[in-house]
Order: sequence, then structure tokens, then C-alpha cells
Amino acid sequence: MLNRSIVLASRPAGTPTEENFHLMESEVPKAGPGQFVVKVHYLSVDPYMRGRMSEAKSYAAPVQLGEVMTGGAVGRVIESQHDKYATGDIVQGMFGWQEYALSNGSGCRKVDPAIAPISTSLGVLGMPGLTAYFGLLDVCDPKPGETVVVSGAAGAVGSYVGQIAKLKGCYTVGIAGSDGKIQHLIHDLGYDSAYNYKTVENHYQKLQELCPKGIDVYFDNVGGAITDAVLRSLNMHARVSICGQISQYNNARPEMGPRLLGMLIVARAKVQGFLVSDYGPRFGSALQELAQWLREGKLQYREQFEDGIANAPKAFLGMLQGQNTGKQLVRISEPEA
Ligand code: NAP
Ligand code: FER
Repeated sequence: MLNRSIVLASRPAGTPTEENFHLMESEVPKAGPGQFVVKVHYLSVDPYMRGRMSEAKSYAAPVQLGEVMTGGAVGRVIESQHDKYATGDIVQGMFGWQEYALSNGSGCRKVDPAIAPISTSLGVLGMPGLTAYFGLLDVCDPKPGETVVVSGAAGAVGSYVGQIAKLKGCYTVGIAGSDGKIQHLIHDLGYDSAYNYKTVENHYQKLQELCPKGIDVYFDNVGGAITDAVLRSLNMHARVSICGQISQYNNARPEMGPRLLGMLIVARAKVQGFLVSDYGPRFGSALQELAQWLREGKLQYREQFEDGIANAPKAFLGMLQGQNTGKQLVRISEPEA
């Protein structure tokens, strides 16, 4: 049996391309003592992977040239010599961009397929869902009636943030990159208002129009000019959650922007960057609450699939360009019913 994987072939200068990836074939691994083998069903493609393609280390080590791309995935255990994971179990872990993975259980968790389709363990009931949950509730502590602005609002994290803010009684304004996404934000996800940043020139003016009471909470997925405009519109004691800066990830050097930190003094605002992984001890209770909201129909999610490991680069590059609405996944093999 052959295992196909995607390795990093070269480091991108600016926007990554298909040429940065290479499809490799190898033997399907065998489980040794304390190990198990997973047949992957779904693979997640995420913005942070752009950072792993670069040489510089930030909070995690880069992927080495010739090494399998890192990534979260979910699949079924097909062979095990591990006392916690048995053949047939559904497991989520950092299995990388490949069809089969060998694991010692580190960073893994079992997924109950009775709760929701197992693909959700990579989205609303996984890392992006937890990011929305902690980045909004813990970092910003939104109060009923407050105005919450979300950039990257139609992607995985952003689509959950707006809905959770709504559950907390907030007025929500989303920013995303197409008219179709704006319709989705308002009609499917319950955003009170939204605008397409690609067709608006003056973000500040647009935000004044859509946020008549100013901005109390900003969940930032993108950075750049959008964030500059939001920082000029903050209310007293506003809270800003720096989740991601995707508009900057392909820049070779930091972009010069207006220097607006003085606005934070005027507003006595709090700005905090965070990493979802810092909340590990609280993942269990957060996942229970997210699953409860799903069951009650209070949280909607959308998934978009690309098929086959060979199309993982395409899925990743498309996501970076905004071709996804909701969570972008790669379907590697159909899970058995
Ligand atoms: P996603 O939003 O599903 O996909 C990325 C989206 O970014 C695209 O759909 C695109 O939508 C938007 N985008 C791309 N280039 C842009 C640009 N120049 N300006 C504005 N928007 C742009 O991805 P996700 O997984 O939910 O991640 C969202 C953000 O959260 C990312 O910044 C990611 O790094 C961050 N994140 C942080 C943590 C953490 O622990 N801090 C954890 C997970 C994710 P448009 O069509 O709207 O452009
Ligand atoms: C993690 C912490 C953060 C992680 C991903 C992220 C895969 C994403 C960060 C980003 O997109 O900026 O442990 O695990």
C-alpha cells in the first residue's frame, strides 16, 4: 500500500504557488510499540501554514525543505499498539498533509462521530472554533448591546465569531472580500451589517456609517488598512483581539502604516494578541459549549471541500486568496458510514 504526501519543495517569496509543493510516495507506515496508524479522511488547510513555509521561526518551527507539510487532520485508526487509541477510533491530530500517518498520540484527541460530522473537528468543533471562542469571549469579554466588528468575517474563525457575539447580545458588523460573502454574513450568519472591503475605498467612512454607536470590540483576522480604520473608530474602553494578520503574511518586509497607537490612549483601549493553543486546559469545556450551540441550532457552519491529497496545495492557495466561504478542507478519503 502506498502513502501519498505533500512535502515543501521550496520556500515562497511572497505569495506561495503550486511549485512550492511536491507530491511524494512512500510505504504506508507500520505501528510500533506505543504507536498507531491513521487513515486520514479530512485535512485542514489554514493561514498559519504560510508562516511555516518561511525560514524564520516564530512561535513554531518552520517546515524543513523535503518535509511533509504540517497540518491538522482527522481520520480512522487502522492499526494500533497504543493503549489509548484502538483500531476503528476516530482521531484528530497534527497528522500532516498525507493519506496515512504514524502517531504516538501526542497532540491527539478522540472524536465522537455521534456529535457532528467528523470534519467539524477541524472547524467549528476544532482549532478555528476554539480560536473564535477564546479570542472573542476571553480576550474581549463582549457585553450585550456592544458593537463588535469582525474582519475576515466569512472565513472559518470569523464566521463563528460573529455568531457567538450575536449569542451574547451584541450588534455585529462583518468585513469580507466579496458581495456573495456579505450576503452570507447577513442572511445566513445573522450579522447585523457587513461590507465588502474590496469595493470600499474609505474604510473609516464606511465604519462610521455601519457603526453609528462606535466600536466596542474588534476581532482582527486581517490587519492592514482595515485595522487602521477600525483603530480610529474605537469607543472608550474598547477591546481588540489580534487573532491574525493575513493581509501581511505574504509581505517580505513589514508594511508601513499610519501610526495610530495614540488613538488607543484616547480610547483607553486594550489590544491583545493571543494563540489558541494557550487555552489548552479549557478546550474540553469550550468544545462542549460549542457543541451545545450546534445542537440547539444557534451556531451555523459551512465547509468547503477540495478532493484528494494532490489538491491540498490548490485548496491552501485558494483559501489564502479568499476562495473559501467558511472552513476550507481537503477530503482525502470518505469516512465509512
Ligand atoms: P479563513 O478566514 O477561513 O481564510 C482566510 C481568509 O482570509 C480568506 O478566505 C480571505 O477572505 C481572507 N483574506 C486573504 N487575504 C486577505 C487580505 N489581504 N485582506 C483581507 N482578508 C484577506 O481562515 P481562518 O482559518 O478562519 O483564519 C482566520 C485568521 O485567524 C487568520 O489570520 C489566521 O492566521 C488566524 N488564526 C489565528 C489563530 C490564533 O491562535 N491566533 C488560530 C487560528 C487562526 P476574503 O474573501 O474576505 O478576503
Ligand atoms: C496553534 C496555535 C495557533 C495552532 C495554530 C495557530 C495548529 C494558528 C495561528 C495563526 O493562524 O495565526 O497551536 O495549531
